[in-house]
Amino acid sequence: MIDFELTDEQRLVRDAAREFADGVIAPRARENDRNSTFDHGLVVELAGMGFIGPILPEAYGGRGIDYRTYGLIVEEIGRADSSARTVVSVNTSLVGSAIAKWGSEDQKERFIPGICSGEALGCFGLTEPDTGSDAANLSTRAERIDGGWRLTGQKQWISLGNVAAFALIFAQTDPGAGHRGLAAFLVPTDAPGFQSAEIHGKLGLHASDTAELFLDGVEVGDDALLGGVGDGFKVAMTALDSGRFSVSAGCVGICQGCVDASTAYATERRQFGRPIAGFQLVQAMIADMVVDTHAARGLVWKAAWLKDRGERGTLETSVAKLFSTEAAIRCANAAIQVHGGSGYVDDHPVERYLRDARVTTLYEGTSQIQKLIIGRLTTGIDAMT
Ligand code: COS
Repeated sequence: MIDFELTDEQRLVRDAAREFADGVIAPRARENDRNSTFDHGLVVELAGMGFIGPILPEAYGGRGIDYRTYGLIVEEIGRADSSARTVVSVNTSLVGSAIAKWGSEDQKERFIPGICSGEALGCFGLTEPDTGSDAANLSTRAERIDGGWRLTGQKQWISLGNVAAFALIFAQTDPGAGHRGLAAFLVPTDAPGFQSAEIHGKLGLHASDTAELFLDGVEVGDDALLGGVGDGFKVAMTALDSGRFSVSAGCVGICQGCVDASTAYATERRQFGRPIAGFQLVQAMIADMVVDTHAARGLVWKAAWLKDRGERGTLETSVAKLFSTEAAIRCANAAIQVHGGSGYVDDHPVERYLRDARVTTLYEGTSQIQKLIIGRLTTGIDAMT
């Protein structure tokens, strides 16, 4: 049965992540956000703590920990800074878990150690300018050439695309075959014909890198193929089952951060001769945040429990993602309300929480896509196609 009690080891890892989040990540978050700085030094420190790729096998430099403990780490990092959390989520879940599941021995040896050490990060190249929710309908083409493949196309909204050493690129090998023609490729970002460009003007995640990728006849060998030809869509979906979990855990961190910041502010700030926490309407806002935080954490732990039993948990992951991402936005918005004018500037983390939370109901499947996945798995009827 699912147990809400953490083991001693889980508590130790959670406490280490909490200390690191408060002592190392949080103090830099405001300046990195203001300056739109991707903090390479922080990546090295995150890796040094074993926080990049912790669920990946120990044989390749990971820590082989369970999803529950992974969720605890991601929550703490997400509470401190969603941009730092992005490095962990993308590399551990979207890229690392896909290689661990679908990769050959040689691919695991080549790519996983660099992910875990932070020395050779990956990025996840699924989305395109004209392909978001309908992920099977890719325009990027993979043509067979002697001894390998030639990739041509464009990718959009790719986290870490300008800083990654390699990209997991999804491409169509047979345009008539729909999702059964897709293939996944591990492509070095310094390959001839591969280019990236930074996307500017984002609402949030200012300290995270976001890129457009251009593949102009990029040639890779057969050893770049992750899984078989035709497995690409399943590679993407299994990666997203882990990625959506990680985003959800990060959003629990945002919710908890909103509770913490709002409680600290409301007990300190005085109006009408008493702390504003003494007003019922302020307490109501904080109580709603607490309920959202507990509910989101419970859903994340349920999804983790299933994954730790070896189940996909697609429905429960979508439930956790839908609820926790929407909850993070609600909590951040309410936290600004509790802070009043002070919440509108970056002296407190709450305005950053709102800006950073906003993308989480868009990427890795919008809230609407999560509802359609939940609805299809519940009713047995596909309302998408
Ligand atoms: N794990 C493994 N395999 C899966 C899977 C999963 N979670 N989900 C689906 N599959 C398999 C199915 O079993 C099916 O296999 P067969 O070809 O053997 O029948 C195949 O993949 C196609 O599945 P499905 O019919 O569900 O495909 P759809 O085109 O209907 O998928 C959704 C629709 C919406 C689920 C999918 O396109 C999606 O998740 N879109 C959102 C994409 C997204 O999150 N983008 C953000 C990228 S990162 S910013």
